[in-house]
Amino acid sequence: MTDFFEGIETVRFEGLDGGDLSYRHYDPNEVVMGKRLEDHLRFAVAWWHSFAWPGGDPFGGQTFERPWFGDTIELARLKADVAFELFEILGQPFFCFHDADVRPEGQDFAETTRNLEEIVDYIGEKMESTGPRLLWGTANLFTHRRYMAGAATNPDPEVFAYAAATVKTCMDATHKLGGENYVLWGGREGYETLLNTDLKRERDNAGRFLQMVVEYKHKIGFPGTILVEPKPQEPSKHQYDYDVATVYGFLKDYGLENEVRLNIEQGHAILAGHSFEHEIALAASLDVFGSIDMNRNDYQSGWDTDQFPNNVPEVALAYYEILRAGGFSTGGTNFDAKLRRQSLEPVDLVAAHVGAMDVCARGLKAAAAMLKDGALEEARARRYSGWSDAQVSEMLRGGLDECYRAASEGRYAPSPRSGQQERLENLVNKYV
Ligand code: XLS
Ligand code: NI
Ligand code: NI
Repeated sequence: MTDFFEGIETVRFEGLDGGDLSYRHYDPNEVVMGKRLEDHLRFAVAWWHSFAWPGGDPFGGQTFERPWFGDTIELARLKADVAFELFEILGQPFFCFHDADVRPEGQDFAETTRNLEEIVDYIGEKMESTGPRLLWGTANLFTHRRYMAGAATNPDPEVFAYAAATVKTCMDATHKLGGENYVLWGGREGYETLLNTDLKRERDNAGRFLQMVVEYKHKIGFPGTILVEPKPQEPSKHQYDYDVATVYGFLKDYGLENEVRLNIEQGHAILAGHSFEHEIALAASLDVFGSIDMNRNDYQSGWDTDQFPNNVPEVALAYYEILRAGGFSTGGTNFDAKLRRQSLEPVDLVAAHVGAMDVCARGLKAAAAMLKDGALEEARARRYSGWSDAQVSEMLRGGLDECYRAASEGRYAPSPRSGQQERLENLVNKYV
């Protein structure tokens, strides 16, 4: 036991009148649409922002002083101890990590790999005795300076190889810990200027890299899902995995659309000029929806602030699309989220997760009620009811000529109908 969270009790569901550090809306055992809330939401704590992030922003560095900050194996173990203490306090079912969050960087590849293996064994022991399961593992291919011009899309093939070797070690670690997914976020897979960039080569290299990941997954019999996380820019000016539509086209090009699914992040959706629910709905309709990172950005500042969710109506619309798509299978709700840099106390870390889990629980319950009452789906079905008409298939088969013939005969005389958006928005308001 460390003393980091000293005096903080295990968080329990206490209902609406519960105390400051209790779940008021998230009762893991509450059954919604035939499933426990815990199994619907599948919450995960992110190792990087919760334990490795020093509290910097573009204008200033470290604000947090954690006793485990530093690059040694002993401190990495201490960090793991504290992480599992937070997991015990929260009782969430999953966590996620990058290699760089859990192990110190070594002098060379071999030492770095040994460090990772040592810490992974330590984490494995902790998982056995207490802890939650691994939702996903991933490799940090963006912080170290060797990756400043990308990993899979680096102009230097040695960097490509180093990154691929690193991904192998991280997939091995994820497999060993029984991870349910493996994520690839293309941190610096993009470019700063076209003036020095061979765009076609970089895109092809990224495609081959992802094929290699899928080949290796099958070789080792990793049963989890490979997920790609789209993001349009930041850190690179332009990133290749811009949004769901772009990644889907990319997967098709490299024959991976049945092998890879998507991890969709709220903040990234907004950066791409979409809504979160749009990105989820599109991925679901393309049959590549996988998992979510439930962290949003500030609407006023321009960078990726990665805040814990705190807007129930937004969250409800996202879970509505997830439930419509049948819910999560191997995916879940990961809080890829940072504290505010003034939130220095250990209790702030607990409160951030408790609040986020409550917001998500409210959102999911609202979404389930909307789906169960069916009013939105009835309105949607009415809006498209014309497509069940027999003459419609004739029209689709017959092409432009058939449409022309029928329209000339006066068969098609469309009259515009209301989209009823205000009424539907009022309906949603009833639930959130
Ligand atoms: C950064 C990404 C990152 C991924 C994991 O913006 O969201 O945190 O989720 O590499
Ligand atoms: Ni992000
Ligand atoms: Ni993310």
